[in-house]
Amino acid sequence: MNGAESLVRTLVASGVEVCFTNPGTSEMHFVAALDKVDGMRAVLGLFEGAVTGMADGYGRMAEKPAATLLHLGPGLSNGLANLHNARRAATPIVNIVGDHATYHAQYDAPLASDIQGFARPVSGWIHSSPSPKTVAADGARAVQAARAAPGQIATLILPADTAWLDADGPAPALPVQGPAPVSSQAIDGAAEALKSGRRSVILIRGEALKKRGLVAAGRIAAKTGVRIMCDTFAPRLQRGAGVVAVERIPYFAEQIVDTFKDVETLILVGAKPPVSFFAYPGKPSWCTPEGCDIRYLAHAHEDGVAALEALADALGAPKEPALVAPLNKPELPTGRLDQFSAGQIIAHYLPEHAIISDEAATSGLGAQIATATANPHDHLSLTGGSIGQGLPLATGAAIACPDRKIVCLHGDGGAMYTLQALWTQAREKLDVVNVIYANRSYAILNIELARVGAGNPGPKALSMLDLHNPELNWTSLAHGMGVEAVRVETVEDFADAFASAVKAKGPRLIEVMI
Ligand SMILES: Cc1ncc(C[n+]2csc(CCOP(=O)(O)OP(=O)(O)O)c2C)c(N)n1
Repeated sequence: MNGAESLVRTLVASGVEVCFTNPGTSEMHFVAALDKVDGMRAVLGLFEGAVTGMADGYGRMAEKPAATLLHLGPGLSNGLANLHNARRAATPIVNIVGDHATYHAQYDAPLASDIQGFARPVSGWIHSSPSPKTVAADGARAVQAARAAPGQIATLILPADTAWLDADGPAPALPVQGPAPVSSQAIDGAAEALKSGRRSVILIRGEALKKRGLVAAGRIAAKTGVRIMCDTFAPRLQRGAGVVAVERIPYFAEQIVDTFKDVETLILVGAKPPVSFFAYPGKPSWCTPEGCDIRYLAHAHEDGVAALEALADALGAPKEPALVAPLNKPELPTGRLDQFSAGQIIAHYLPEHAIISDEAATSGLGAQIATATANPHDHLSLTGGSIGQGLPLATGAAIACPDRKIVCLHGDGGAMYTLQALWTQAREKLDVVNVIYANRSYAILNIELARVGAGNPGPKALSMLDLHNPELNWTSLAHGMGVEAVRVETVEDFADAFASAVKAKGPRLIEVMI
């Protein structure tokens, strides 16, 4: 058995079942090993930004890591933006990067580069395997590192000779470090603060944004009236009918300041204090009022769910949570097709337990409002602000959850970054409805241009934010990658197209002209 096979066997033994790849010559032994080992699904992406985004979507939904397989420094670099988003989401990923054979490094061949230098900023763990005898053990350590709570990117660099030389065999799986228990002082402190009657918010991120944590938060709200909030861009949020509703922090700094203006106590569960996404001249970056008592109930690596349950019990909260969203699907709208009518149509037809991958940018509010009382679903968002995440995220989520409908809501500008994910959706026959909001604009940047006070924009500046010349044609782009697609310009046509896409199996794309 060679090193590559010992690594693949180790990954499978450690619970890694999917490898998202875009390989090259130095990864050929790993690719060949995929046929020798049962239990590893290999998924090809035609650009590394799509590959890493898929690994993120998979990890968020499967709650365990996929592996990537990337081609030396340049392949890794192409994938960095979505690894940045995955790092922000604390998604577990075993990020495997091929390298030249160890003895080849001295010749500085064209593809040689500082792989560790590229990988370091996004990796919580990084290691270059020095020998075929250690690569299996290194693989087991990489999985262990990726899964350590709350989840992180573990980069394993695989020199080509490490992969092709003889190995000793696979390594056994290593124990996973789950979330750390929260101290009783933290729970007592939060209970005291909430009992004081001060105006309070519990801000949640991570595992506690799923049903169990939300029930505990809703019980605390039932007892104390505390507001339950989440970040603007939470990695994964369960919401919809029957789920405790969470207020989402708005995007712009002054809106955040306004949201928190009366808040006297902020209790953090896996979250950080809210700050503005960018700095703007004359506007605050720090968004909580002076004197606000900020306390951590649970840090990101700690057990936020158990902490919320312990806090609810310490407060003597009732069993039944407050704030549970009712089922209230909007009627089908008439009139103009815009993000609000489109959102109502999406909410009307959204199947139970759908997964929404949301990179809708300025078109996102409509669906966000309308789906609050739609069928229960998971919502995944753009965690690191690096656009071009939504399509691959949806694709990876579809591989993690083959029995659930995936709905990807995307701005046309962001979608152009990683549209190769559509090809993977077609090849793997994934059940994704891709809704492209075709406003032919970098609309958010038109807003930002005014907000940063850059003066009166001239035609050159405005043309940098405009996507009309030439017109994108999303139905052609989708057809070119094997995905059925339709363009809609009216609410009736969108309702028909969305209803039929939801009913059908397999990938579809709807280009919504707004
Ligand atoms: C990797 C990366 N490059 C550039 C940007 C800057 N940027 C932010 S939003 C945006 C345009 C988004 O356009 P679109 O997806 O069409 O959404 P819209 O703003 O039109 O609603 C750009 C270029 C970014 N956030 N990330």
